[in-house]
Amino acid sequence: MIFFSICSILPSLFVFVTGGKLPEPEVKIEVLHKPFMCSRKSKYGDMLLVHHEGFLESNGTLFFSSRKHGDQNPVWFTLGIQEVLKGWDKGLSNMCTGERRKVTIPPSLAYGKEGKGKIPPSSTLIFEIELMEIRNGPRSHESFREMDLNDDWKLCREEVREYLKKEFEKHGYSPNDTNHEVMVEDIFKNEDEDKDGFISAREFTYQHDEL
Ligand SMILES: *[C@@H]1O[C@H](CO)[C@@H](O)[C@H](O)[C@H]1NC(C)=O
Ligand SMILES: *[C@@H]1O[C@H](CO)[C@@H](O)[C@H](O)[C@H]1NC(C)=O
Ligand SMILES: [Ca+2]
Ligand SMILES: [Ca+2]
Repeated sequence: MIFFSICSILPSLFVFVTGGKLPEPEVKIEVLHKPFMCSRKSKYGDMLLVHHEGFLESNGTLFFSSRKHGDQNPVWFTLGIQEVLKGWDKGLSNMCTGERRKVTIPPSLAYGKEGKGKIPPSSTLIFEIELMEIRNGPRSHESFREMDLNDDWKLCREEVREYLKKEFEKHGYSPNDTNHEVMVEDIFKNEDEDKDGFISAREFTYQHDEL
């Protein structure tokens, strides 16, 4: 049972890893509209439905609008798994349904030195984003069992990290991304309610919609 030892060794190693964290590029967030009622705020693992307009900061060109382009519908994405841009994960958390934000994303958290399609190399991007709806992410019993590598009905940090790695690799990201450590910490902060260092099956399954 190799995973028993992994789970018990990792916490000390983990402190060491996060201690040497590099400063990360920042996303600038401006709130354009905040609804009066806000019963729930977006967090990692949630699925968000958004309308968005993307502009080049350099000259203000609109390169994408979900209201004008494609099928003109808002789009779903899962927060915190780099499904869109790194800068979206940073810029769209803690957001209320109905809130509108202007999010300025440096190239390193967007399309980088290469650029992509209509996005020139090293572009800072500005998104105007309206959050239409928040839903619980896929939190099935099956995914808990899949993440729980040693079958002890609770998730340790290493198990969560292994899972993130797999998810990131599915989306074509390098398996050694340092953001995983930050994300694991964030996940434990939100999900490990009794702070015992594990996410129990109950903590995982029961999603508290905090005020
Ligand atoms: C803005 O910049 C982009 C990329 O450099 C360029 O393709 C576009 O023509 C520019 N638009 C204007 C209005 O200057
Ligand atoms: C992964 O590791 C390689 C080699 O150490 C490094 O060049 C690369 O930048 C790393 N990738 C990430 C996303 O940290
Ligand atoms: Ca476990
Ligand atoms: Ca716990």
